[in-house]
Amino acid sequence: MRPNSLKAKLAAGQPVVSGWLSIPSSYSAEIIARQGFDCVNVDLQHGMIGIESAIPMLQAISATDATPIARVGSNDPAIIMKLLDAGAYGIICPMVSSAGDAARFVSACRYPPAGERSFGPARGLLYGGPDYFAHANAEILTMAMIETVAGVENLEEIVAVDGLDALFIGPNDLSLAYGKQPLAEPQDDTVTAAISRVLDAASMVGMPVGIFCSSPAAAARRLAQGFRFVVPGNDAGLLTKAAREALAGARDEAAVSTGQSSRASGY
Ligand code: 3PY
Ligand code: MG
Repeated sequence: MRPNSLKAKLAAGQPVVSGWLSIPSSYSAEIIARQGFDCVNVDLQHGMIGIESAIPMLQAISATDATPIARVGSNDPAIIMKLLDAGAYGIICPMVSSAGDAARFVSACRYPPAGERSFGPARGLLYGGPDYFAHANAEILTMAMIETVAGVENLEEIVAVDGLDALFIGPNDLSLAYGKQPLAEPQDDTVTAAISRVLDAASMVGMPVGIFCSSPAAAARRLAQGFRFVVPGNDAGLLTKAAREALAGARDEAAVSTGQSSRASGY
């Protein structure tokens, strides 16, 4: 089976930068995946992406060196198994609040006897290779999202679940869970303490932790803080920023050439 380079990097303590797709397009998936990200996530939770769009997006990513992964909308074995069959090499599962939630998630990602994954790895075989079944349990990455108060309170039990490879913090939902405004870069003391607690509890058992970020600078800060999986913005955010800058740049240049710009007057 093709090795899961993302899982190997995380296990070796290396920093991973993930692309993040919310636009249901294999073309934009291919563009992002060609930029050198370690992995690219197809977001079926908050992205505008359903299973029919996700499959060609996974195909586009798997034509590059980036590891294809997917985030599901809920801890639902049926969709988790379908995305694995479609060639996802890792699954991010939202709202994992207990060891039971984590065990249910891991079980959907592992063939018996380790779990309850049903057999039929259609694209798994094409992307992974003919020996997919023999190695899938070891190669597929499981990432549980910690973004509830219960998830923080049950951390020690969650990180002890056999087969769980990594944690991923959703800072927006975690802020909401503590009664704050949803923010990707929370400043509130309770929320920042909860984030540190997740990092500490996982670090105690050598488990890598990822976190969603709002910008490249925020992602770099999170890496320096000890996070091992960061997301410097999603496709929609990057497109929005580039489009705004292009528009503002064009208007500014036009103003310069007609003498209407504040730049033209030196202010
Ligand atoms: C959150 O911030 O809650 C997320 O799930 C980020 O995707
Ligand atoms: Mg969330």
